[in-house]
Amino acid sequence: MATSYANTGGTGNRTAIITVTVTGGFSGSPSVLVNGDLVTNNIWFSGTTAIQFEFTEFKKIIDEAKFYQQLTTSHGTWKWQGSDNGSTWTDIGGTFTLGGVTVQTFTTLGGNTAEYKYYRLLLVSGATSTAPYIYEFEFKTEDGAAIVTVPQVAQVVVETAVALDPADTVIAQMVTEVATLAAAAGIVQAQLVVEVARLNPASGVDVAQMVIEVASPFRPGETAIMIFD
Ligand SMILES: [Ca+2]
Repeated sequence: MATSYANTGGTGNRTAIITVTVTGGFSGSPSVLVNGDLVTNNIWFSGTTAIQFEFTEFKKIIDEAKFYQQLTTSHGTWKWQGSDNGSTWTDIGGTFTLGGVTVQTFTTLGGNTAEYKYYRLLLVSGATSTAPYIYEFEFKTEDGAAIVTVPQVAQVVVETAVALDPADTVIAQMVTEVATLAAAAGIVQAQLVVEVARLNPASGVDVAQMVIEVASPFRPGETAIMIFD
């Protein structure tokens, strides 16, 4: 895979996979900067000093980006940075004037081959202007490692007393499902085991136990997301 604006996270409405955080001032919801809308006049910089993009599914290699605004206003001198924890940052490329055109292509990212979970634009000097409406950021990108925060073994036990028919001949039911998530990244393999057992059938007390177990080669310190539907 090569970097492309057509890859996931590059263009369009990406509010579900990119969390935008703005430092300093800003007129509205920062998520508007990655919602795919390049024309609506509803937000503007207001003392903005940093714009952070957190990718929530995969780390990203980004080697070019675009910025869209209403006017050709300039907003001071900035630089791109990358980070995996949102606190320790590595400069990517040199400084540049933000704006000056309505569609700006950031070529200072051109030398980047590293993958990061966080990217941010950081104000180096000068200041933003409140004059133009701000529209969007797009990224020439490709996926890096999957970002999955899961413990090595997670177990959820749901125990429920249910009104099973005492004459019910079903004593136990087991469903085993194996799901492979993001296998292409070589990172995440999940095994989901759902077991429903009728316990203590002789006593006439109908009790069901459901065990959902996720065992996987997830990396230590990661946490599980479980979706029940
Ligand atoms: Ca937008």
